[in-house]
Amino acid sequence: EYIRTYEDVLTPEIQTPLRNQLPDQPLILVIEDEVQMLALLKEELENEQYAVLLATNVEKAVEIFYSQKPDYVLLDMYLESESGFEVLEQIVEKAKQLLIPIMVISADDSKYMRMNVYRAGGFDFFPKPIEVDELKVLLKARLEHRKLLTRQILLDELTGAYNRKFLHDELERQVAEYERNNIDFSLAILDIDKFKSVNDTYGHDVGDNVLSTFSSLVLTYKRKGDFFIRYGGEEFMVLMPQTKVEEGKWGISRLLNVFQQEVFHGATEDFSCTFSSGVVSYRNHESVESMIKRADQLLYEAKSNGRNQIRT
Ligand code: GH3
Ligand code: MG
Ligand code: MG
Ligand code: MG
Ligand code: MG
Repeated sequence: EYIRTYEDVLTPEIQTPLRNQLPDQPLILVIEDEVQMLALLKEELENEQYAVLLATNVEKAVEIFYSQKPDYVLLDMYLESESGFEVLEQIVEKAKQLLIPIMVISADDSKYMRMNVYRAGGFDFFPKPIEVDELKVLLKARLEHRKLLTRQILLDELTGAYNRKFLHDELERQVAEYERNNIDFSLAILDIDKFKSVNDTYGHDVGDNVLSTFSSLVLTYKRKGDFFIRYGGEEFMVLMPQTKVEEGKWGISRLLNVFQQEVFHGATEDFSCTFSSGVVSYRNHESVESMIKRADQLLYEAKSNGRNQIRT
């Protein structure tokens, strides 16, 4: 089937994929100016269950890269009058920081081209015409490797929650999303009540058990698409995309109910725990820091008001 225009491939407008806790559908950005090739890659990659984003020029490629933070980038070297090196230059530092491999594709399969690509920070080189089956095997291997790496870097070992390093990036992404679509998103801070006395009374291992049990409950009860983050020792966050503050509060109160019913076993007695929480939704133009600060203030109020409660 012959495809005539970019629009045939590019429309309908690409939906922003919602990321799940460690998304298992990898997001691939394909930067390519030849419409036939673009259509082929899109189809082949979607058949592999990847989510595919497309760009045909430098400006769009850079914009999509920064807003979507894909898991892998396929970059054609010749983009009409522009060069793939211009894209590479603008994204390579961030890509390294986020462990996003960039594959350069080119019909120029000379040693010098490949050397230049690697020097510029390209991770893989693949010649044109593309052997699609080989490309898919390589891509799969790279994505598996990346998943293992990001797991180790972004996830907290005891709780399976994202760590703080992850939080800031994701918040910035949510703010960008908000600015584009004006859809509310919410943030909850959860802090376990009197946790120091759990440690003091029952020991550190029992305390650890409370933290990991709490975390499994959150991971079970949170909605798909919500992010669970360990912010500090016994302080956690739930970042809820596309959520108004009241819905957010409802979700957290359901969690509080489940958590306080959980029975823990100390050496001499059983006990239960509660947490307190502050929930806010994003306010136009505020900084990520200010949003966190407001949630923290509400948490403080919940604590001073007797704990085991949620403030909005
Ligand atoms: P509040 O209700 O005001 O939050 O009181 P709290 O005792 O929970 O608060 P505080 O911040 O004073 O104490 C938190 C304690 O959490 C202190 C620290 O030793 C403990 N903690 C932090 N990380 C861990 C961990 O990984 N494992 C265990 N067992 N304890 C931890
Ligand atoms: Mg080209
Ligand atoms: Mg404290
Ligand atoms: Mg506490
Ligand atoms: Mg605390």
